[in-house]
Amino acid sequence: VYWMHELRERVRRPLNSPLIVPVNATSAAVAPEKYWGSYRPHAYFGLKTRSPKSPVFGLMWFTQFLGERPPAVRHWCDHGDGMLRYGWLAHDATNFGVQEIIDRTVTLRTEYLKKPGGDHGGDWTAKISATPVPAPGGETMVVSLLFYAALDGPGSLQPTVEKKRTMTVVSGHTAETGSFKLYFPTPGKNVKATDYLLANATGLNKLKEAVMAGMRMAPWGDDKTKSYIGLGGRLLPDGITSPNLVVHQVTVALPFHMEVIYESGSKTRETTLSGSVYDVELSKQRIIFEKKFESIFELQDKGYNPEDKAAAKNALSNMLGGIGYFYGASKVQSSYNKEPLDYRSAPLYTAVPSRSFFPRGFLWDEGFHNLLIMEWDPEISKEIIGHWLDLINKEGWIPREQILGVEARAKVPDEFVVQKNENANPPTLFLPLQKLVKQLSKSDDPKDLEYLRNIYPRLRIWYRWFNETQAGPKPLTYRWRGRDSNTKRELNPKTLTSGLDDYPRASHPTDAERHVDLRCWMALASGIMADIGKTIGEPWEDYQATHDLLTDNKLLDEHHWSEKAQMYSDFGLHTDHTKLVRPKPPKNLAPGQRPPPQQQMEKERQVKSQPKLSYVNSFGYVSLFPFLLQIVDPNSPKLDKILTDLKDPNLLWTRFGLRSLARNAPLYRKHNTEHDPPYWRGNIWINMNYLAIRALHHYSNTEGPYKTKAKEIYKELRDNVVKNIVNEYKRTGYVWENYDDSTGEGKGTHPFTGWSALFVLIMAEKY
Ligand code: 6A9
Repeated sequence: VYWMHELRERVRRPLNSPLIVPVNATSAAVAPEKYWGSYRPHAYFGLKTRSPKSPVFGLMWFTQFLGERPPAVRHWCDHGDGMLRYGWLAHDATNFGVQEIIDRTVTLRTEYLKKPGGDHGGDWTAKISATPVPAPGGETMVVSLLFYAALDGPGSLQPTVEKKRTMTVVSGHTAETGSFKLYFPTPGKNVKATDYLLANATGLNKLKEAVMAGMRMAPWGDDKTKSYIGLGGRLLPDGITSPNLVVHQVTVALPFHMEVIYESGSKTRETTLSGSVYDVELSKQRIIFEKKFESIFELQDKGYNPEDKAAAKNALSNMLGGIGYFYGASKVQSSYNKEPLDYRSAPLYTAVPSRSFFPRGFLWDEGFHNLLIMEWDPEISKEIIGHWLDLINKEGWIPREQILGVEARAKVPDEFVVQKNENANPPTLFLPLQKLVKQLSKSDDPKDLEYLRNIYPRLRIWYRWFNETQAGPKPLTYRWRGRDSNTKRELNPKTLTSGLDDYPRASHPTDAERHVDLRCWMALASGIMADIGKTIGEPWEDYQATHDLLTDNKLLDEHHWSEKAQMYSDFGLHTDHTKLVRPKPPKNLAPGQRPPPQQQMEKERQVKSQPKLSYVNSFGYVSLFPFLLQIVDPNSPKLDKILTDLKDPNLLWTRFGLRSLARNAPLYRKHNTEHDPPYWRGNIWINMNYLAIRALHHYSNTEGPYKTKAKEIYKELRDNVVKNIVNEYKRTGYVWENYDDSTGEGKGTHPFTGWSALFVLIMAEKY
């Protein structure tokens, strides 16, 4: 009984090893300069601290008199809002951010600037400016801006309300921030009405609901012939005496701007961060930002024009401005548990792929994110990677998707919440670590050495977990777990764990499968484990030996080179002949039973020929892996073949980048189920294009017969990818999740300044 209990508990037991980011490391006392930030990337504009129960601050807005009931209140980033564009124009991840939001009826500029000091991270000021979007009829809109403060637990918010329902100050206190004051300075001349709300929200995920519930109609203007929507003042339920949500509402004609000033009780100051003091300080910070940007990426020298540079600057700013601080417990499950368990509550400081659609941490995305972040501020990357490695459990597993806290949870449908401990995700954190190790070979920074020493024990266990749980059928082969072998509706069972979701694999998942991408990831991981070991003087020989075996081209070819198709491939029980067809209604119906209507029966997979143990010959990103991760020998004729295939427009080449799956592959652009459109079956993805461009750069700088060929393709692919992303950014206002392989148009979620932002590194040729 005891060991059964232990087995069940294992999945949620944290690894017994010192944390890389100790409990207090992000506190105001230890890291005051990064205490406050835009760490709520899911909100259009939201500020909080890097602490577990931070109070949160943020903005909602809506346009009056549009006749919508209820009004369309903007709060969390949402495709449905139809914003023409939004994103950070400049953001340095530490001191300030400047964002522009172009809504249908109003353009907002939301900025914040910090001034550290005292014991609680110091002060900040937020500035919100609103200007009209030219309307067809020429009438200008009346807009309500709602700035709120909310608690996530114990604490207090005591507002001062003066005449005309104007909230002027909020005195607050929480254990983490100490006491503070939030000022709403006397609003300017375009203010038509002020209102406020003191409410009790049932959680940070219910702020908008609480605000909507607090709205009422009130007479408008001097003649009072129409009414507007204003907040109803003090609306606390019986038995609750103090609010955990306070909102300051101004209803204004445009243009308009306002400041919101946060002052920490523990700081002394001579001047308030306001007016010209604020403006001067912000422009200083912006100049520092510009200079740093130019000195790191040198886009001027690379010949890019100001518009291209702006696109790159905005993409970087959105990667940095998208960094969040989450706190909570994952739901985890092993095969020993019927029901998922709560993992330990833990923090995660991480970037996110997309503020609107997936504003939370994803393991393999994060490795790519940090290739860029590492260039901007290695300390931030080290902390992010540290947080991720601290999430490792006793078994050595890190859950792929991190849904921590009620705000993050609110964005995820139930079926995606539970994380299973059989499931991996590519160990891309090794990519930024590789950069760090390379830098160290030049600098020998003792801080970095110490960091590598701290993370090594956790890396070892993570590496071992992959090696033991994702092993393939033969030595030196690997297999992604988590594929569904009983699938009925999927044309090809998905491999979410690989990150390439519906990319075609063996049609019939079995234990005999071997996956070439995972093998290459493991080759990379072992190489970097060896490099780190050598750098810090820890045993590295075993990692090196594994690396040598996994990169041995002869062995690789034995396991993964398909002679017939002349490409690297997965191997498994496979047939190309599958199809989605609508099932025929059952023939032998019971008396009185009616056949179900045809369209209600979802299409099912039909297998037209017996699957065989064979190579899975679909050319695409997976076939490229030995090249992408630079394992193919520079002298190998196979490299020549890969380069030739890369350039073939009938396969992967487009004017916009490399498509994920060749045009001649059986599943090219095929739906996976009737309702699941193709995702990694043709679209152009930027993380893979980055790896391809990086590999081309490598092979064009390595002696070998195909050096010149690699160089030519390098130039062309780099140009194509950068041009298309920048053009699409100019055309649509967004960086996108992926790009259409026939038109180059941005597709999927937006803004997506996760790995798509890697185009900045491609422009800068930083690999
Ligand atoms: C869906 C719906 C509001 C899919 O970028 C994150 C991941 C990648 O890691 C992966 O490689 N994306 C890629 O194939 C997005 C995954 C989103 C899953 C959750 C929930 C939200 O509804």
